[in-house]
Amino acid sequence: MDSRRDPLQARLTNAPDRLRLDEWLPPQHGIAPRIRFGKHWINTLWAVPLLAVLLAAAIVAARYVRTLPSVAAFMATYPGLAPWPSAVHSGFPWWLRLQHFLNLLFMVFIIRSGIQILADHPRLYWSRGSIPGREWFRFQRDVPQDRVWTSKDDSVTIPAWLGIPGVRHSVGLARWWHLSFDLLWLANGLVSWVLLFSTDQWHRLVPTSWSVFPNALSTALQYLSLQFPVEQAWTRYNALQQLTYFITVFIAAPLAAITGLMQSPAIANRFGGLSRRLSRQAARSVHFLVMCWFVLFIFIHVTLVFTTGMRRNLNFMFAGVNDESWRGVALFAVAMAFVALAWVCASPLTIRHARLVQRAGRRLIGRIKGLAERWEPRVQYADTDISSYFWLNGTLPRSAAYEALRREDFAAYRLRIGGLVARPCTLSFAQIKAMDKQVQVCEHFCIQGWSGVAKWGGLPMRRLLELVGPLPGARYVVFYSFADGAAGGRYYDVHSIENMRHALSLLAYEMNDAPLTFMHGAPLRLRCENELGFKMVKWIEAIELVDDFSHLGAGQGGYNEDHEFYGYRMPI
Ligand SMILES: Nc1nc2c(c(=O)[nH]1)N[C@H]1C(S)=C(S)[C@@H](COP(=O)(O)O)O[C@H]1N2
Ligand SMILES: [Mo]
Repeated sequence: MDSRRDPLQARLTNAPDRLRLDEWLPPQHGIAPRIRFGKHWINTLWAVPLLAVLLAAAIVAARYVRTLPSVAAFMATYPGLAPWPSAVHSGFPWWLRLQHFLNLLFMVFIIRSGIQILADHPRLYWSRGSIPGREWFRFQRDVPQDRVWTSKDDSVTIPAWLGIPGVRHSVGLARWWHLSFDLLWLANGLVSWVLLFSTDQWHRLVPTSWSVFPNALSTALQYLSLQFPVEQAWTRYNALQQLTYFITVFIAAPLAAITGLMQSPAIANRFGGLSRRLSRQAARSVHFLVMCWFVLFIFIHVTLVFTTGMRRNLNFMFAGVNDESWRGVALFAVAMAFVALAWVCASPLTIRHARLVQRAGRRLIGRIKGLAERWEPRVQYADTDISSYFWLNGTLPRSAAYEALRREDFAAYRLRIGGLVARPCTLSFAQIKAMDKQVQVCEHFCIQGWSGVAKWGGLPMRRLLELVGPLPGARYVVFYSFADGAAGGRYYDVHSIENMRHALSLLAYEMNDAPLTFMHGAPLRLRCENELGFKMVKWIEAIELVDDFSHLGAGQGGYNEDHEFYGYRMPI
C-alpha cells in the first residue's frame, strides 16, 4: 500500500536510533527499598546497622562458645575440613579458571540489567495479581488515588553506573542485555557442569557425606571467632565453602533460570500446572531473592578471598598455580580492569547505540525466544482469580474523531480490515458484537513486570480472518490505534498471522462482564495471550494484513519496538 495515500500509515512516524534523553520520560526518583510487615513499611537500610550489630554479637558468642569443653570436643570431631575421601588432584585447570571468569563477567551484566528491569515496576508481590498496598517489597511510594497513574508513571530512575542503561523506563534495552547474557551464562554453566562431572572437579562442590553439616557448623564457628579454618583449597574446600558453592551452583543458578522463564507469558500461559503453583509475581519475587543471594555470596566470597591468603587464593583461580607468587594478583588485576572498562562503557554505549543493542540482542536471542511462539496458549483461570486491581498503561487517544465516536458509545464506529485479504470489509460495532462471542479469563503480562487476571469478552481473531480471507502472501496482521504513542505518531503493532489464529486471540470489547472502558481500550483492544502486554493494541481503529512490516514506522514491527527498542517477538 502506498503510504502517501493511506492515512493509517501516514500517521506512523519514524524513530531515532538512539535513546534521546530530551524526548524520553523525565527522571523520577523512588525511595529507599522498603519491606512490609503488616501495615508498616520498614526501610531496608536499617539492615546495615542491624547486621553489623548481629555480626559483632555473633563474633562474641562464637568466641565464647569455643571455650566450652563440649563445643571444643565437637570441633575436634568435626574440624571442618572434609574427612570424606574425595580430594581433587587436578588443581585448577584452565577451563575452570576461564569459566569462573566468564561467569563473573556475565553476572555483572545480568545483575545490573536485572535491577534496571525491576525499576520499571519497583514493587514485588507474592499473589498472582499486582495489587498496590499488597506488595512485600517496593522502592516506590503509594499509588496516588487522585489521578490516573499508569504503570509507566510508576517506573523510577536508578543511576547509570548501577542499572543498564540507567535511564527511567529503559526496560526494552535492559532486557536485551539481561536475556542475551542469560543465554551466555546458561551455556557457560551447562558446559561447566559437564566438565565438572567428566573430571574429578565435581568433588570440590558436591558433598558426599552428611558430615558436611556438622563440619560446616564447625567452619562457621571458626570464621565467626576470627580464627580462620586451615585451608587446603588446592585439593578440597572446607565444608561451609562446599555447601555454599553447592547451593550457588546447583540450586540458586537453576532457580534463577526457572523463575526467569516463569515470568514469560508464552510459557506461563502454556504450562498451567507450573503457573498455577508459581504465579509470575511469585516467580519475580523468588527471582529477586535469588539475585540477593548471589550478591551476598559475591560480597562474602570476595571478602574471604582477600582475607584468607589473597595471593594464594588468586593464584588458584587466576593463575592455576599453588604458590605465593604475585602472578595471580597480576592476572586478577588485568581481568578486573577489563570488567571495569566494560562496566563503564555499557550504559553510554546502550544510550548512544540503542538500535544496535536491539539488533544485536535480536540476533543473539530473537530466534530462541521466537520458538516459544509455537506453543498455543491455553491457560485460563476461574472468575475468583480475577485481580481486584488491573494496572493501566499507555498513552490515551486525544483525537476529536475518537472523542466524537466515544460520546455516542461508538454507534458510528467502523472497524476497517484491509490489505492482503480476499474480502476487505468495514464492520460496525453492532455487527462485531453480533458475531461469535468468546469469553476467556486470562493473565496479562506487562513487559514492565506487573500482571493481572481479567475476564475478556469479544470476537475471536480467527473468525475475523475467516471472514476476510487472507491472501496467500499475507504473513502479518497490523493493528492501528486511534491513540498516539508516548513520543507522538500513531501507536500500532504487528503480529504474525499464526499468533492471530490461536484460540485465545481476541478482539475484546468486554472486560470483567462489563463494556470495555475508555482507559482499557474501548471500543476494541487486542488480546494475544502468548505475548507481552504492549503488543495488545488498545483503541483499535483499523486492521491490515501485510506481507512485510519493514515499511511501517521505523520498521521494527510496532510502536514500542520502534521507539522503546522492544523486540517484535515477545513471548518471553
Ligand atoms: N494504543 C495503545 N495500546 C496499548 C498501549 C499504548 O500505549 N497505546 N500500551 C500497551 C501496554 S504497554 C500494556 S501493558 C497494555 C495495558 O493494558 P491496560 O491499560 O488495559 O492494562 O496495553 C497495551 N496497549
Ligand atoms: Mo506494558
